[in-house]
Amino acid sequence: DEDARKQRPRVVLEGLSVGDAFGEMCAYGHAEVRKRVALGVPAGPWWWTDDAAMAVGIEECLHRCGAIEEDLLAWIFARNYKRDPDRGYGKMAARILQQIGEGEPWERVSKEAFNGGSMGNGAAMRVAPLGAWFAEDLDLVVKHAMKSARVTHWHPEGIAGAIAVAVATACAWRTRDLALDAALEIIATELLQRTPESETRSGIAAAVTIDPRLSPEVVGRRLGNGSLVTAPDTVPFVIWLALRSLGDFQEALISTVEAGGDCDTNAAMVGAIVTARLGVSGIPADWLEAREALPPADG
Ligand code: 8NA
Ligand code: MG
Ligand code: MG
Ligand code: MG
Repeated sequence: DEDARKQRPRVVLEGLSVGDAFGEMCAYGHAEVRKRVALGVPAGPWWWTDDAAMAVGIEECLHRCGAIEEDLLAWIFARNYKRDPDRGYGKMAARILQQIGEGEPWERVSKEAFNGGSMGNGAAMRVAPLGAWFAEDLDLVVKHAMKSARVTHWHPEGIAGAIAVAVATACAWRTRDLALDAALEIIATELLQRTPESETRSGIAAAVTIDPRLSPEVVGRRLGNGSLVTAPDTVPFVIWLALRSLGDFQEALISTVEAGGDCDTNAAMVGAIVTARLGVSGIPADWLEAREALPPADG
């Protein structure tokens, strides 16, 4: 029913924000993270960043109009940026949101970034809540992921990254009652079918064939661990990580962060996808407790 549907973005957002905040906290000293966690949960608060801040904006847009409406989403993003600008936004993202807030039309500002649009991983990092919202209809997932991306990321790679993460989240949600192997098969198939032709898609095609038993460091070097902060350098690795540890939130996040690179953003996306399958009960209670409280759902 409507009430249960309204909760869906928040379920995914819990995993996304714990990942964001955990990854941000571990970004320095990421190689030691497994040892550190074994000694006990690091003291909170773990501060969340732009990843969670923008995902909250997606949630608000879904609650307000049941879909992604670009003018509204641009307005919400710009308002949230203005209220709380020091969340580690990407440089171009901050400039775009500043300009939208000053009344510039989002479409022109988004197209002009880098002369053809940003391919930063910022459209992918925030998109997961809408995957859960539209989980019954993957055509709608693709359509609204694209709309949500191009408000700030006009470049086809930025959009492809968002579509892939949204589809992975939706499929993880749809297959939560299936055995793990069956779920993994469906997620991989839909990702390859629905991600537009791009460098990001080629990376995903490689990722789904890479042995899940390899170490994250090795695979991160092969696929890119997000250190370039772009969609093609980030999303294929995120997909590999999410698929190899879809049944275990804590293992997923620790191995994600161990590989370094864009730790907070990688962990935000992996945390979101895994939580779409496991629910909030898959997140250790003390990790949820340590994360800085989230803002309310409706602005
Ligand atoms: P963005 O749109 O500013 O893009 C991020 C970066 O991607 C840019 O600064 C460029 O280096 C690169 N890039 C994007 N498009 C192009 C292009 N067409 N040609 C060449 N290079 C390009 O911001 P975003 O929202 O996509 O970024 C998200 C990332 O920024 C996340 O990792 C997020 O956590 C944040 N971030 C913050 C810090 C920090 O410490 N404040 C560090 C890294 C990332
Ligand atoms: Mg961040
Ligand atoms: Mg950060
Ligand atoms: Mg980041």
